[in-house]
Amino acid sequence: EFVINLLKHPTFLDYSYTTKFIDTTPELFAFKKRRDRATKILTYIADITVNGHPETAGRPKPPAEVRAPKAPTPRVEPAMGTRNLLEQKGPQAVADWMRAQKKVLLTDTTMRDGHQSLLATRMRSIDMIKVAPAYAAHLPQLFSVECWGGATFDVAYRFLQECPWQRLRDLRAAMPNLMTQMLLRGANGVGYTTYPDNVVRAFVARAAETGVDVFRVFDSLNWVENMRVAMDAVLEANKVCEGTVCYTGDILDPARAKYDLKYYVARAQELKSAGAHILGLKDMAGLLKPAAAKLLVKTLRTEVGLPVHFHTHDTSGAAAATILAACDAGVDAVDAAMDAFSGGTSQPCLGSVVEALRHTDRDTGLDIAAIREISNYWEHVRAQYAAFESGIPAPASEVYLHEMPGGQFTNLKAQARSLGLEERWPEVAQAYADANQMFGDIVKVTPSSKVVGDMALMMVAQGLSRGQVEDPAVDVAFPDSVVDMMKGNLGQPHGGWPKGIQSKVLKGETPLTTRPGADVAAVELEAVRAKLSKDLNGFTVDDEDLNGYLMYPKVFLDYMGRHRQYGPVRTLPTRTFFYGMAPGEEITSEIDPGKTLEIRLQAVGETTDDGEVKVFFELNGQPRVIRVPNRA
Ligand code: BTN
Ligand code: 3PY
Ligand code: ZN
Repeated sequence: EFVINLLKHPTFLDYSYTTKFIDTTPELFAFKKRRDRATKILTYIADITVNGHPETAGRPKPPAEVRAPKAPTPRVEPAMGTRNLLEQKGPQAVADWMRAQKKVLLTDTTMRDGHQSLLATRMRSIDMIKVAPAYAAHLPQLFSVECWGGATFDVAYRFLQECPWQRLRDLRAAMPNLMTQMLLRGANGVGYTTYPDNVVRAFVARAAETGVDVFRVFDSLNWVENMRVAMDAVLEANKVCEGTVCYTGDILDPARAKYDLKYYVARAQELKSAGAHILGLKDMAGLLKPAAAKLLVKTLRTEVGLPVHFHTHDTSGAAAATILAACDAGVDAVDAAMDAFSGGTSQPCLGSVVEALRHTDRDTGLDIAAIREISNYWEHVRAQYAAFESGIPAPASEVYLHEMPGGQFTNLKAQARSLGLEERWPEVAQAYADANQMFGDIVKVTPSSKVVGDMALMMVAQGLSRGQVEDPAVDVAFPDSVVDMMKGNLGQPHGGWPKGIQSKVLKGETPLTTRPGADVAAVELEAVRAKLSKDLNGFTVDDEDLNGYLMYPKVFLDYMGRHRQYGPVRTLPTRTFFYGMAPGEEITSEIDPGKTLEIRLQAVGETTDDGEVKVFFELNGQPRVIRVPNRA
């Protein structure tokens, strides 16, 4: 039966591989209960309408009058952009071109760090893909569009029921003239642990193939040893390798001498030797102050010679001043988020940076009217995600105390709330700073920042001071993540781990001092693929699926299971995805290019004795009834 199904399958017959095959194939293997994609989508809508979405329960709702976002229609053909240069002349030519520019180059982070930092990474692909053609047409001067990596990979599968690879492929196709950019956590890939070298290599190769042009590679302890495998894989793929140093401390503060100017120049030289085309300067917490930026950028550019790409967060409210100081000092490119997704724990405001530089010798050349138009769209998009707003209303100079990365700040606040520690937030902030000092004053960025956060929450919840945690006489049950880090499994920090706390955490066990990835056995990729395919009833596991599974085995399998039940829910409007439909409401869902479902919800029935609800739809004009359990 399988072979007959396969041969008859329309996608197989006409080779229309335009959307991901997975959407069109699961029915091949569902012999018992074959349901078409439309039925699956209706089942999802019915379920959410009756039971609500678990992620938005009890959270603020977008106002009823929020209209569906309408993306600007492109009025011109996309002009040549950085992507064309990369395609024609390669990554070194891109770096040389950057250094030769007078203008400041801009990366728009809205589609990655912007929503990661403001909306817990919950932005859905459809909201990005709709506006991508407007970027290509009206902002061809952008250096790049950051739209992948960091937390987006995991969240897409886990919470949004979407394939992150498809997002990338669709964005790549919609912005053929612009470089896409991703954030890669070195040996930690897009996850939180150390992956085998061959998994990192396979992941980078696949990401390059599917559509990433610029790889911003960092290590959570600034340990360049831990970045080489990932960087080599980027070079191998002939894509732009942005070797990145993370900024912490304060180069102007004599009390933070561990992270002085010399420290950053040394790391940058190592990254250059490792083959970086561009030097990334990643200020994930937004700690770099204007005067320090001036000195740091100038020194890095002169002593290292690579173009410098600066990334910061506006948690303090002062980040635009830092960006302008960096521009004065000759920075080659900077990151900013579209106005509606800027400020606070996100990046500074792109439109305002563009205007601040207007009519200066560093004028960006970007069209402010196009920025306004696109940002208006983003404003409507953001309104739909009210459930994920963090509720941090004002700038926080507190960031200079705790030094939390933008994405973590909002997250940890929510975590503290869920532990009943909201009122005691100032203690959490102080404990985070104390835990950092206890670990020897380390770089804090995913995953090391998560370890410090786990430790801080534990200290506050259990009322432990730093002194008590360090005291050999006080028994402390350390979080698993702390034990793992002290074992050396995230790598080595500058100056090593403090011996006292390390031996207390490890209870005498000998820590690793070499590169953790070097000790992890390679994964037999083809054997994993075969096993996964078997576990999925013969499903064809392509390189994207395989790499998704290797990064997040359980998350990927859960996603696949839900996909078989609910189908391509990524094509639903965001409001429908999170809130279902109201009687009388009509939506459309384009499940394949040109194949559109017109869905109208007619009525929701009473709950029957067996606990089921009949939901009445019209699908492309035909009545359809779907039964779902009432779990509410
Ligand atoms: C997600 O996991 O967040 C998205 C997938 C949807 C899971 C569906 S939502 C309707 C039903 N109710 C649940 O609690 N889970 C499933
Ligand atoms: C990530 O790793 O996701 C980050 O954004 C770190 O700043
Ligand atoms: Zn960031």
